[in-house]
Amino acid sequence: MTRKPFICRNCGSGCPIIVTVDGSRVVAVEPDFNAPLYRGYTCPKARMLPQEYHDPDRLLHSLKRLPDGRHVPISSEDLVDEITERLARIIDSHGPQAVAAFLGNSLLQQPVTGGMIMSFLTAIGSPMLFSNGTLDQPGLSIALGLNGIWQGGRVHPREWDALLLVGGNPVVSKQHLPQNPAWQLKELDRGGLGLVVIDPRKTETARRAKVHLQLIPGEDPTVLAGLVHLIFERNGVDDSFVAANTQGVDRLRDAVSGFTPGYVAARAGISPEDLEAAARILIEADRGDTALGVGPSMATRGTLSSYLALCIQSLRGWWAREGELVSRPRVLTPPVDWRAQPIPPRPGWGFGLKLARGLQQTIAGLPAAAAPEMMLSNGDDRIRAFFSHGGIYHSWPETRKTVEALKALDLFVMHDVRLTATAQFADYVIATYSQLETQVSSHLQESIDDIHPGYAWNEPYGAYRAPVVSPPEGADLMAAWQVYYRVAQRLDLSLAHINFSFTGGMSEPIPIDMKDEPTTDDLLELACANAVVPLSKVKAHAHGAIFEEARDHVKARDPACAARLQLADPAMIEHLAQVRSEDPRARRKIDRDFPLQLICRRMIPTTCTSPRPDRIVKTGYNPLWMHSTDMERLDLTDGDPVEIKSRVASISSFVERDDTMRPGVVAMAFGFGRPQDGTYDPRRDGANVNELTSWDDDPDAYHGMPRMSAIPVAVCAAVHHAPVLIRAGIDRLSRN
Ligand SMILES: Nc1nc2c(c(=O)[nH]1)N[C@H]1C(S)=C(S)[C@@H](COP(=O)(O)OP(=O)(O)OC[C@H]3O[C@@H](n4cnc5c(=O)[nH]c(N)nc54)[C@H](O)[C@@H]3O)O[C@H]1N2
Ligand SMILES: Nc1nc2c(c(=O)[nH]1)N[C@H]1C(S)=C(S)[C@@H](COP(=O)(O)OP(=O)(O)OC[C@H]3O[C@@H](n4cnc5c(=O)[nH]c(N)nc54)[C@H](O)[C@@H]3O)O[C@H]1N2
Ligand code: SF4
Ligand SMILES: [Mo]
Repeated sequence: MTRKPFICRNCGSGCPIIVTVDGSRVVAVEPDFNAPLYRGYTCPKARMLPQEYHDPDRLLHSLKRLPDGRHVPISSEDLVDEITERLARIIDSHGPQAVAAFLGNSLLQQPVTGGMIMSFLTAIGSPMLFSNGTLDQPGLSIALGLNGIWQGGRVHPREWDALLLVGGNPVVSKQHLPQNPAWQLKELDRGGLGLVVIDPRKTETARRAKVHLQLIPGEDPTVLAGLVHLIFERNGVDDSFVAANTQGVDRLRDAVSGFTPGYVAARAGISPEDLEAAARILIEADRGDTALGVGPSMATRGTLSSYLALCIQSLRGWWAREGELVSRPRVLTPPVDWRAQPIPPRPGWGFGLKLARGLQQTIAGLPAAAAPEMMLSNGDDRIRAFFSHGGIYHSWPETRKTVEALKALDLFVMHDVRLTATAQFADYVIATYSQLETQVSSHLQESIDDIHPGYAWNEPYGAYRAPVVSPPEGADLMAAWQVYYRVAQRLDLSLAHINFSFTGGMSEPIPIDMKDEPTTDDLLELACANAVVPLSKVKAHAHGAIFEEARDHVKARDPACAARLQLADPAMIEHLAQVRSEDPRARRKIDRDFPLQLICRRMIPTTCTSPRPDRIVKTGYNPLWMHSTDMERLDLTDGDPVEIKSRVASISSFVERDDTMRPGVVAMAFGFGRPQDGTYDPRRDGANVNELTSWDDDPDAYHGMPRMSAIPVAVCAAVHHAPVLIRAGIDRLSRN
């Protein structure tokens, strides 16, 4: 038996672990106490890695779908031949733009995939790369475009007097406090942190807040505008920072003038005193940060909420100043010229390529919101071949349409570890390596920092781990990048590796050897090209390390810099006016038939749509969490079967008492459920929240994502039969 240091990749946190391996068997996982920063934190998802690895349903051979819908094994050699041939035909007849790819979170497990897809699409001449960048929190980067970026970065947590956390729950999700969040919060609390949490649920994180604003879902722009208003009213503006570095402050002040505490509190369902108390914490904090989770994004108008959060930071001067410690130092990515100055605003959306539904390129990428429509299009813009690295059956809105779109494709290729609900629709399912069979390095989270501040390290941390096991004997697997390389080889294309960053732009393309296939390690070298600390040096540290030479401080403003952060982007100011004048009840779409708001939240034992070992979720299914007052009103008791109905569909679940909810609001985790054929059983399979959503429900003007939280629903008691048994009975009957 050997104990090998490794890194869990079941979420973006990257917790260091020790994996005990006995030959080809993965026996146990424990925390790695010799690794810096995490203090031995792991969650149940890491501890279940052995079960996950030895999943009896794991794919060890790729699959091909037959015309009758059955999947049969295919060798990787034949698979690459067949995909090449079909792809060449599609490109010949319809042009390269008919080929698209979607990068989901499986990127975490196989971090060099992104570079290879970009390279492949560039080589065939298709711009059609979609990603979670436009599904998750696209408003974050769009707002950064409209506002401009502070080149010195955010304030280092060491300096925080306050943190404003909006619709995120790091204690569960780890987003924004990725290394051992509960411990980090305890330390910050000991240092006197003023934590303000805005969330309709008293979350595991909100419990630790000085002020928790338990708002009505979807009212984040109202509450944030109310806080901005109070910062102006209570003399909270850092005048010297604002005068030197921003423009539009007077227009912003006017735009929020109608968001008085009385108006905001009544509309958002909070108390004016709590709002004042929250504002006081922000105003009294010299240094601080804001952090948005998916709540305000999924509940729509995430761009406006993100923009207002940036305005709060600028009004308070919460950006890293000259001489301060860099909050996200670079180690395995190229150096950044951190300076105490703005990078000017630039268009956030509506430029470049035109897509379906009137959508265009955004800073966050090509809107995935256009993809289903384009798969179903009868025009020249039709997407015919599609490569997916995400569990889109569960993660995209309006499941019915996703299924229809996937079925309309001429070629659908999915990489997966199991025949998942999404993979079931694929013409080819590429059996791929497990995370334990793949090397990992910390460059990915560092590069994500460009578009999302919630994943990188605040210390100059670097880590690399080699695979801990080899694939089982006889397995025929392909790393996600390999299919692109091998198809490119057969099409006689030359690939070049490109790194992209928000601050550094596109790197010089590095040609890839098209004769001798590179290894994943070779590609990792390319992904870490020009890094502050060479990958080889990071590799020498078995448990990862803090690289003092990469610690950095913010430099002085360049005297020639005349850039300013924009506090009054015209679209944002107009959007604020629209929010102030709308009828909030009409917007919420709550009425007698659909009286409750369904929000999404995450839970510790599962990550998004990823396959889960049995029993890791206590109930097996994803329950409907409901406040006891709502349960009493509906005459429900714990565990009762319920039907949850939205205006587009209904799903089945089981109610679970949760008095952390705001009454009138119910919650579910997404990423459960599967197609409701005759064997679907809600008690075993759970329910797919995105069946309840619709692309037409309040789509965002900038990136097209619809309402995916704060969904108007009705809940009623139901009887869920045991469909497996019933179905078996029907099958027997029909055979007879
Ligand atoms: N209603 C609602 N919808 C949401 C959200 C929400 O809060 N509410 N959240 C949204 C957000 S923030 C996101 S980021 C997306 C996430 O959406 P996705 O990115 O689609 O979800 P993942 O679960 O990360 O998808 C990874 C999938 O890739 C497959 N896979 C491929 N290769 C591998 C591999 O090597 N290892 C493993 N383990 N799996 C592999 C697995 O089947 C897995 O399901 O969902 C979005 N959708
Ligand atoms: N265990 C686990 N960890 C994960 C994931 C996972 O699935 N499981 N997913 C990963 C991914 S892809 C992401 S993007 C991150 C997300 O990280 P977080 O954003 O922290 O994710 P959630 O825990 O869903 O937190 C969203 C919060 O928003 C609240 N909320 C819902 N509607 C509203 C609203 O209208 N306004 C406000 N203010 N709040 C609202 C919910 O109550 C919930 O507490 O987590 C990552 N980490
Ligand atoms: S929080 Fe859990 S799932 Fe995420 S990396 Fe750490 S151990 Fe793995
Ligand atoms: Mo996400």
